[in-house]
Amino acid sequence: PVPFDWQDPLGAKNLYTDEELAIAETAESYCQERMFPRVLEAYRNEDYDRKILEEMGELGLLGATIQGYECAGVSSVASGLITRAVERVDSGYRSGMSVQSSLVMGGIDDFGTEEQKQKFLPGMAKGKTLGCFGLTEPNHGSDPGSMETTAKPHPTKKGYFSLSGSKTWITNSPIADVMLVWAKLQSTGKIRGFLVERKDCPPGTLSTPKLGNKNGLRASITGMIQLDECPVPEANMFPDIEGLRGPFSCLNSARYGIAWGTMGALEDCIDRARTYALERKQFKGNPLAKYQLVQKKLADAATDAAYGILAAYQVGRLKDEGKASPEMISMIKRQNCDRALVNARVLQEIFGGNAVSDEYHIGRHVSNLFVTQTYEGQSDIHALILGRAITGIQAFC
Ligand code: TGC
Ligand code: FAD
Repeated sequence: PVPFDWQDPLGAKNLYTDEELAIAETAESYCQERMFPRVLEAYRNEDYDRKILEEMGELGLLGATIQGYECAGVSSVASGLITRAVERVDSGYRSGMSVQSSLVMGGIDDFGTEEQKQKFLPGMAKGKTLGCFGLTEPNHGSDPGSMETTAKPHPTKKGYFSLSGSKTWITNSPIADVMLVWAKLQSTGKIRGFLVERKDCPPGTLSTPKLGNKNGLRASITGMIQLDECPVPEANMFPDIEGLRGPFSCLNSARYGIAWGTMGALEDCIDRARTYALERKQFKGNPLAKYQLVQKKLADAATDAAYGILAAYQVGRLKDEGKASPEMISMIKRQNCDRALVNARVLQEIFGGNAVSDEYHIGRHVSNLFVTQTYEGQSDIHALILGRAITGIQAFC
C-alpha cells in the first residue's frame, strides 16, 4: 500500500504541476528561513517590517498571477501555494501580501487604465511601492454599500476630485504609498475606485493613523485613512467600473487566497501540536500522543486541513478556467477560516499551560485566525451569501 503522509493526507501534491511545486518550494524556503525568525519580535512589538514585501518582490511572489508589468503570471493554484507558505508563518504577513497582491494590484490590473497599470504595477510587483485597500468605514463594515466617503469635483483644482471621508481597519494604511479608496461619486451616488497617492496629498488632506494594541494580527500594520477634501487627479479614478462589483471583484481573489492561507496556519498548528504531543510525557512516562483524546484532536485537524486544501485547489483550477463563481469562493473562505480557527483552538489544549507562552506559537495563530474569520466578509456574512444563492432569498436586511 501507498504509505500515508500525515502532512499531505489526501495526496494533494500529486495534483500540482512541476512549476507549481517549484514555486511552492521557493516560497516555503523564504518563509521559513527569512520570515519566521522575525515573527516573534514583530508580533510582540506590533512592528511590521516593510522590507518583507520588498524581499517577496525580489522573488516574484507579489501580484504573482498578473500577466506582464514585471509580474510572474503564475496559476491561481501557485499563488494559493505561496499564500499558504506565508500564512504558515503568520496570518499578518499573509495579510500584508494579500492587500498588496490581490486587493490593490489585482484591482489595478482588472479595472485600471493602461497608464495606471504602467505607473503602479511594476513598482508594486517589486514591493517598492506599497498599497492598501480602503473599503471599510467606522459605521459600515459588513455593509459597505452604505459607505459615506464621497468624491466630488474639486472646488479649486481643475481636473481633480475632492475626496472626503474615513476608512478604518485598513491593513498597511500607515505605510502605504498608494491607497485604493472606494468612494461614492456625489453626482451619481455610485461607488468608484480612486488611487490616492500619499506623496501628492497636500498637508492636512490625508492622515493614516495606526491602530495599535491589537490582540490579533499584530505582525501586520493596520490603520485608518482619513481624507479631508483631498485632491485626487481624475486620471487616478478607475475609468469604467462602478458599484460594489469593483471592490467585490478584488475581494474574490483575496478571499480565495485566505482559503489557502488559513490552511497553512492550521498545518503549522498541527505540526507543532504533534511534535509537542510526542515529546511531552504525562502519567507513567507516556507521551501525550499515546492518549486517544489527543490523537482525535490531531486526526480532526488533519482531516479538515486536507479537505480544505483540496477545496481551495478545485476552486483555483476553476478560477483559471473562468468557471469559479463568487459563491464558491465564499464557501471555501468561510469553511477554511472556520475550521482553521476551531481546530487551532482545540490543538492549543495539547500544549497545556505552555500554550500561554508565545514561544510555542499556537496562541498567536489562534488570535490571528479570529481575524481571518472576520475580515473580507465575516463567516456569517458568507453564510448569508450562500443562503441567498441556495434559496434565492436575500437575508441581509
Ligand atoms: P449585492 O446586491 O449583493 O451586490 C452589489 C453588486 O456587487 C456585485 N457583487 C459582486 N461582484 C463580484 N464579486 C462578488 N463577490 C460580488 N458580490 C456582489 C453584485 O453583482 C452587484 O452588482 P451590480 O452590478 O448588480 O450592482 O450587495 P449588497 O450590498 O447586498 O452586499 C451584501 C454583501 C453582504 C454580500 C456584501 O456587502 C459583503 O460581502 N460584505 C462583506 C464586506 C467585506 O467583505 N468587506 C471586506 C473589506 S476589505 C478587507 O477586509 C480586507 S482585509 C485584508 C487583509 O488584511 O487580508
Ligand atoms: P460589523 O459589520 O459591525 O459586524 C459585526 C457582526 O455582526 C459580525 O459578526 C457580522 O457577521 C454580524 N452581522 C452584520 N450584519 C449582519 C447581518 N445582516 N446578519 C447577520 N449578522 C450580521 N477592511 C478594508 O476595507 N481593508 C482592509 O485592509 C482591512 N483590513 C482589516 C484588518 C484587520 C486586522 C481587521 C480586524 C479588519 C480589517 N478590515 C479591512 C475590516 C473588515 O473587513 C471588517 O472588520 C469586516 O468586514 C466586518 O465589518 P465590521 O467590523 O464593521 O463588523
